Amino acid sequence: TERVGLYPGTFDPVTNGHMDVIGRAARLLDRLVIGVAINTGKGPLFPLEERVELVRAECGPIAERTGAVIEVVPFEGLLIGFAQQVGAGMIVRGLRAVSDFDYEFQMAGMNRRLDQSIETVFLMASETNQFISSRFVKEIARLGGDVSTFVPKLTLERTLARVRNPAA
Ligand code: COD
Repeated sequence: TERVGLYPGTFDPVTNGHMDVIGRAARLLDRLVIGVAINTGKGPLFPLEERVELVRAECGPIAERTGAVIEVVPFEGLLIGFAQQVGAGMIVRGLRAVSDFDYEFQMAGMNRRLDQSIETVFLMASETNQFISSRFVKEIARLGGDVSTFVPKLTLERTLARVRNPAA
């Protein structure tokens, strides 16, 4: 049977932390669906289409390296419903410092109550990528700091373009 996982997130924008988790998940799975949340609540810097495009572009080499099928799909509404829809047996989440734990723990618990058959699995990024967050990448870039070691290449270009001209 095919091992299918869903890695959901906002990816505003995708970072080397996300990429690290994706690489690890891809090695455990036959098919990894990356769900990009519409999530207007967070007031994203990048429109949904561009967040999807960037994750898709950056994942090409990982799919090639691991042999996993990686699909990048936008989603709206309930996460567990989307997991069921794509046939995912596991939800992949990343854990950073203790700060993530409370939120992630609650979310996993609630999702388990909604569907007992879908397991939430937590993966840690490497030490270099542990601390990276989309939020700080955006803040540092806006303030003129160097984010080149925090995001993959195409995403870096697009992030710099966006902070220079947010309306574009
Ligand atoms: N190292 C390790 N993990 C990392 C790193 C890093 N450097 N950076 C990010 N991550 C992990 C995050 O911890 C998270 O697990 C994942 O990568 C994605 O991160 P983000 O920030 O892009 O995405 P989130 O956390 O904003 O995504 C939240 C969802 C969109 C998944 C959530 O809001 C959701 O499920 N929404 C749908 C509505 C729903 O079902 N709600 C009920 C949930 S119980």
